[in-house]
Parts: sequence; structure tokens; C-alpha cells
Amino acid sequence: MKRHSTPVMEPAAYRPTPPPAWRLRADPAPLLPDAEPYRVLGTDAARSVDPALLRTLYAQLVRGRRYNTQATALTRQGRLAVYPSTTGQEACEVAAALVLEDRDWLFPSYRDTLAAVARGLDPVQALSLLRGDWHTGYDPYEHRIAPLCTPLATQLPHAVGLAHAARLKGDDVVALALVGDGGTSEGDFHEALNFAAVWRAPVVFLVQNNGFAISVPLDKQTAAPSLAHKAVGYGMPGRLVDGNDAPAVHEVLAEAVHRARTGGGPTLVEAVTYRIDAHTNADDATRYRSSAEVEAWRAHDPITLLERELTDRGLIDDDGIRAVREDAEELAAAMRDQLNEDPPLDPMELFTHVYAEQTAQLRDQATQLRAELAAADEAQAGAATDAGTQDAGTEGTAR
Ligand SMILES: Cc1ncc(C[n+]2csc(CCOP(=O)(O)OP(=O)(O)O)c2C)c(N)n1
Ligand SMILES: [Mg+2]
Repeated sequence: MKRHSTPVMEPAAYRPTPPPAWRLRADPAPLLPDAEPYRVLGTDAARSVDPALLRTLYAQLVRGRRYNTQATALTRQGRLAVYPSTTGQEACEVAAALVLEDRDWLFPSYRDTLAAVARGLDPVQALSLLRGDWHTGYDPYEHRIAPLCTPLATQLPHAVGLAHAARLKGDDVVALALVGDGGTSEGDFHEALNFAAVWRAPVVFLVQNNGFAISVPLDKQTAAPSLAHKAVGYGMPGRLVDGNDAPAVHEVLAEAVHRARTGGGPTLVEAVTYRIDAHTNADDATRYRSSAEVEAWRAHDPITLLERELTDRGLIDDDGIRAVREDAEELAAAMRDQLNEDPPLDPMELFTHVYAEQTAQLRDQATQLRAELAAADEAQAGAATDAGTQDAGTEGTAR
């Protein structure tokens, strides 16, 4: 058999070069969050915070805690259908509300009624949806608070859309959107952050990392070094802050709002906090976390941390603390008085605010319901008359 000898080729000299158009598009270093959550309380930075701001934050935290405990109590009394508490997360809720100007917009999730109340919304209106009402309960345009969002993270593209539109119109408006740690795994989170960064939309994303998405802990939610690190992939700065340190959250958010307003684009802020209560009154948190973990976080309570700073520095005395607590009690009493009243319900409201222009089908359904309600009223009136006649006939006999 004839053997063919293949000539041995010298390998061509291979010099690795980057692809022709490649360059690093931005230096990632300035976008990276700090290695540890930023803190103010208990550090030198606390001395440079305006004492009036510290007092305002404290008063709002105490009100916020009372709001949380009262709303939770109202679920047990059947006055609220459900309440996702922010006990332990008040610093995030309050700071988010306080950093915004009247012309700005807040985009809350179902958990963020306290942020809406801290922005000035009436608690009864804020709690309408959670009471079981079918409408938002407040005028989003009047208060510049978007409807509470129950589908996770869908508020984020809404916030970006509003902020981008405002910028195109030349309006000096910032949108601040609140989302949970679980919400960061949603597609809407990705789409919102990507669009916002590419178009430099004036929006601030505040992730309240409260440790859990119902029973799912953070380490099952993400393998990222922190949620704030996700910002770098979108080309926006990520900031990591102690979410129980109210002046720290306020400072970081205020910087992010300023950056957005002055054309610097969006920021992703991760506030590290903890949900002290269960996910809602319908959840049993003892099934997925230990009481030791909860107690460790109770020792890092946002109110205690700030109260210590204020009292150590003589910025508040016992009378001051008492006044703050009395104000919080007044809020709770007003919530009890108003939410213990049965709201007047008009079933026909089902059809209002569904479409700007009613569809033919809804018109038909409304006509049918109106007729059914009228028939039911008539039947009730008839039954009452019959009962009255019978009562009169049996007067003095059957008692
Ligand atoms: C799109 C969507 N998927 C699932 C749910 C059900 N759900 C309601 S709350 C929740 C957990 C959310 O956790 P997180 O984002 O961390 O917010 P938190 O409740 O802790 O504030 C889930 C999965 C939902 N509301 N929307
Ligand atoms: Mg969570």
C-alpha cells in the first residue's frame, strides 16, 4: 500500500488582537457600590447632618411605626383585607418620601403605603386598595403617587416612561420607584433599568432588600455580590446603604435625585433592611426563618438608632419624644375612627374608571346590574312591609 506523506505546515504566526471596534465603553469603577452599606449614624458623618432633618426623620419614623402597628391591628379586626407591613423598613419609606419635591413622582409597590402617607396622602386613601376597594382610593395625578402596584416590578417601566416623557417635554421632574429584592429578578426590572440607563431617564430605583420575597431568602434570589452591583451591568451607578439608618438613606437618595434632576441619569440604590413582620397578615414567617434572626434585626431598629443619636447629642429631650409619640397616637386614632366605619358602597362603581370610553358590553352589564339591584331593593322593601303587617297582626300575642 502506497503511503502518502502529508507535508507538515508551519503554523501561521497568531497574534491575538481585540476585535476591530472593541473598547471598554465606560470605566466600571465609579459605578461600583461601596464594599459595605453606607452609614451615617454612629459615624463622624452624623455631625454634619442638619439637626432639623434628624428630628423630622425621627418624628416620621415614629409615626410610621405606629401606622404599621395600627394597620396590622385593623387586619385582625377585619377592617383591612390584607396589610404588608413595613415595620423595620420605615427609614426607607420615609426617606423616599422626604427626598422628593411636590412636582416629582413616587411609584410604590403594595408594601409602600407608608411612603405614600409620609408624602402627605391620607392614610384611609392610601389603604383603600388593601381594605378591599376596587379602585386605587386616591387621585394619582393630584398626589403624584402612582397606584400601588401588586404585580412585581411593573411599576419600574412605568416610572421610567414617566421620567423619560417628562425629560422630553423639558419638565424638571424626577421619578422614584420602590421595589423589593424579589422584584429584581423580574424581566421588568431589567427592561426598566436598561432603558433608563441608555436614555439617561431622571429616575431613581430604590430596592428595599428586606431579606425575603415571601419565604424566598436573598441567597436563593440572586448570585450577585449585592443587588446594587446589578447597576454596573446597565451602566448606572449602584449605591449600597444601611436601610435602617434614616439619614444615610436620605443622603444617598437625595444625591441620586439630584443627579437625575441635573441630567446625570438613573441610579440604583440597594437599602439593606429587614422585614420584621410576616410578609402579610396571611403569612406565617416562623416556617422559614428563626426568631434569633428577627431579634438580631430588632437590635438594629431604625427608630432606636436615630433616637440614640438625638438623645446622645441633646437634640431631643423627654418632652420632645413625648410630643412625637402623641402625634403618632393621634394618627392611629384617626385611622381607627375612619377605618372602623363601613364605607358607603355603590356596586355601580364597578364600571367607573375602567375605560375612558365605556364599551358596549360593559354598558349592557351595567344596565343589567342596575335592574338587578332595583329588583333586589324592591323585594327587600316588600319583605319589610310584609313583616310590618305581620308584626301589627301579632301585636300583644307572640312575644
Ligand atoms: C409578577 C408577580 N409574580 C408573583 C407575585 C406574587 N408575589 C407577591 S409578593 C411576592 C414577593 C415579593 O418579594 P419582594 O420583591 O422582595 O418584596 P417584599 O414583599 O419583600 O417587599 C410575590 C412572589 C406577584 N405579585 N407578581
Ligand atoms: Mg423582599
